[in-house]
Amino acid sequence: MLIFDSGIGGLCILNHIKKILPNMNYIYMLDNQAFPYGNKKECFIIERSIKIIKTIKKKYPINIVIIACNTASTIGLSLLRKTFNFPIIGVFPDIESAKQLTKNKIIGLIATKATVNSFYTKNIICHNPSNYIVKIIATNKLALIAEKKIRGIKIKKQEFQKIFKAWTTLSVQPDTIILGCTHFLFLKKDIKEILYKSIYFIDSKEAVVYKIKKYLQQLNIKQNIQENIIFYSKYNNNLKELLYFLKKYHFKKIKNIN
Ligand code: DGN
Repeated sequence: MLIFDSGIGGLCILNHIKKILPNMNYIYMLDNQAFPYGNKKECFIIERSIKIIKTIKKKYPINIVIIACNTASTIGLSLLRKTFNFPIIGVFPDIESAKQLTKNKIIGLIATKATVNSFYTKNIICHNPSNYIVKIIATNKLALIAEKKIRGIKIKKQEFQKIFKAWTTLSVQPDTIILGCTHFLFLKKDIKEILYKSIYFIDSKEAVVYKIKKYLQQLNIKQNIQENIIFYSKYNNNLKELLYFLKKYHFKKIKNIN
């Protein structure tokens, strides 16, 4: 199974999948050369995703791909599914779950600019019934902050305060937040310090596992652990700092894809 993201965000998704399905082969692709995806053009993200899947497919037999990146999923999933003949699962801002959880009917969505501007996101917001309010923050900074945090760099509280100002200055804040970028799963504690402590977070972890299980059954794929590998696309100082963190994920091999 291939799981990929522009950076560390997808590792949160992978961690959850591994807890539930420990006996699988996992290949994680961290496309750090192209990080961040949030400020890239749609055609770049689609071409990049196709290239990554094709390159890894040449090296390893892949039966399922998880696009653990909201930016690549909202922009490219339907096209990727037309390009490849194996199951591809994506992660998306889950407005339906948010509607079920919110009590004050104010939902927050925070995601990269590319995700917010995607047709997928615009479409779900447009079809939203008027008895819910969706407050959106489109930011490319927060994914960078998440990567810095994981690399051990201390983040000033003011940086969070600036990003969340659009919500903290509201008379009633959202009580339910859709984390529309997998990187933000690493920042739940920091976000709670700025907003309500009792806030609900929505992410795609459970939905992804549900879909994987369905495909494993449908395609009769046997769980059979052999090796877990992380691929990266560029060796640089940031990656060096991330390696310590990546070891926690018990990947024996960490390789350059090129
Ligand atoms: N983690 C990715 C997402 O869910 O959108 C992308 C983050 C980025 O590359 N900016």
